[in-house]
Amino acid sequence: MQETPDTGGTVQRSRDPAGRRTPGAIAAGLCGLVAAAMVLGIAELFAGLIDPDASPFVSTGATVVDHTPKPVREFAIEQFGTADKAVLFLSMGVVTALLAVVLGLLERRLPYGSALLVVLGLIVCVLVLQRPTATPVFAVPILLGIVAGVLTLRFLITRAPGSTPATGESADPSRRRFLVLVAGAAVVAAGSAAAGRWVGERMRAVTADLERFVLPRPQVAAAAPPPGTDPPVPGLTEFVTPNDTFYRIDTALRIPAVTSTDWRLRIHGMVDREIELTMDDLRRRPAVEKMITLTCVSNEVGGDLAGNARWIGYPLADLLAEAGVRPDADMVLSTSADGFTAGTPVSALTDGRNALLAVGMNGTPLPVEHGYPARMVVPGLYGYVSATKWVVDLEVTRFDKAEAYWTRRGWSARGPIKTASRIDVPASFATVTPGPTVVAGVAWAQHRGIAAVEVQVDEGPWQPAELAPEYSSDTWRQWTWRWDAVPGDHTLRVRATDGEGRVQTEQRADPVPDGATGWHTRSFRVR
Ligand SMILES: Nc1nc2c(c(=O)[nH]1)N[C@H]1C(S)=C(S)[C@@H](COP(=O)(O)O)O[C@H]1N2
Ligand SMILES: [Mo]
Repeated sequence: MQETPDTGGTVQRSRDPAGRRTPGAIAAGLCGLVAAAMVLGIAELFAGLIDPDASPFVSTGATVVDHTPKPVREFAIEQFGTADKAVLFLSMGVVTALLAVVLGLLERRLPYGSALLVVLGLIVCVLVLQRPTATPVFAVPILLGIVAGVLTLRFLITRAPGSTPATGESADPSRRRFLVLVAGAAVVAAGSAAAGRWVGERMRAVTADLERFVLPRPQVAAAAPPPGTDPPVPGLTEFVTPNDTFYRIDTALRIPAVTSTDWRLRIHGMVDREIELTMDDLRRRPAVEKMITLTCVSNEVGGDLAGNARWIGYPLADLLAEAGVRPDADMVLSTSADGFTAGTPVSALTDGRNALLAVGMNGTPLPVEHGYPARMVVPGLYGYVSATKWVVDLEVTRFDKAEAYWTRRGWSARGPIKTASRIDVPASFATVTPGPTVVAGVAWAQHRGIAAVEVQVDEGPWQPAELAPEYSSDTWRQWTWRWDAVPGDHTLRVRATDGEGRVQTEQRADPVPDGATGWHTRSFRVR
């Protein structure tokens, strides 16, 4: 046997298959410990950014608890009381540390430690994905942790004292350098874990705050959708979009964490008196509830970046009037807690339409991804110029003085919504059975309303579709069209006419710079 007992710094060393000397046990164990710390640190960092429940340590702990036999669990609670979690995590820490040392020891001759780390990491990944709240992205923290851990292990083990062929370097400087590298890696691991925890805790605080958030009672609730809304056609877009399927568009890599108690809205700039409002200040003001359809400028013809919800909020016109908008101002530059900005015409906020500082969506507080605790909603304007989520600042200014986020990136400064219509049924490339069939979809031209929708089959005449009742000019409108489907391949076209009598243009335009245009078509087979 060529291996010799080793204390980490002695002269005699074992050799790997290539004949290179391998590091001592203490150094190798240290490499394993730091690599494991790196796995957890990086995983915590990304769990904090993605979802605290995606933490492999926390998930594994929860899995352990779930699979602990009841008597053992009761015994633990009896013995340790409220410290039971601390004891659990401490025991997990000890087991992890032992495994980590084993990884380091295994890594000395060949990357067996790295291989075991990958296997253990993937097992933890499976455990994480099996948690009840898990989504596929929950795999990201642990997978990135594994990568960071393997890199750390390989990096450190090849620099451990005695691991490299003798270069004439004396043992001591190389050991000192190794210890510096180990300490550096440990600091990175601990720093990542701390950062991840901090971010995660802030998001937890917001979630807890949201659960306690009491919606203001609007003076008048939004009217119920009139009878005839939601004609029973499978596949047709629902009139009111549920919060969890409402499209989401923003530039936030991480959702801004703003609690309703920390939240402030400052209104300043070209105003008579600057004001700052807290959520309690808002609560003393009358709230309203309005149904408003939101649309994204990036929506392609036939796309689904539009949704309709009941918003509870405070009329922006009232808040601006409190501050007193100077007559020469024409833009309100709204800023989000994460720095996003939108430039909205003062006229759209004060001309009597239901422009809201919204705090409620479909009867619940705003979901965090939709702007909790407060956002703007302005009928008739694309989201990028009006719908600032996590809004904290309104600067009254002028279009010739200020430029908003997307305007600086080549999009139009003003973004009124263009008339659009969409075919939902039949689905793309569907096969339809011959005979009576119902074609259906939605059309929108917020704040102008939809007056008519027409449908064309192949190159035939335009035929009027049946419209569901109009809720208001600020909401989309569902349409249906009965058709006796004849066998063959067909193309269906749809176009809408807005409340001002203008027919939707056939002219194709890209979303950049101010919204797509063109008629939505759909091809399908009747057979
Ligand atoms: N803070 C912030 N607010 C924002 C955005 C953003 O990137 N950041 N995007 C806007 C755009 S482009 C749209 S279309 C709407 C989308 O709102 P939703 O995600 O609630 O559907 O939010 C608007 N508000
Ligand atoms: Mo958008």
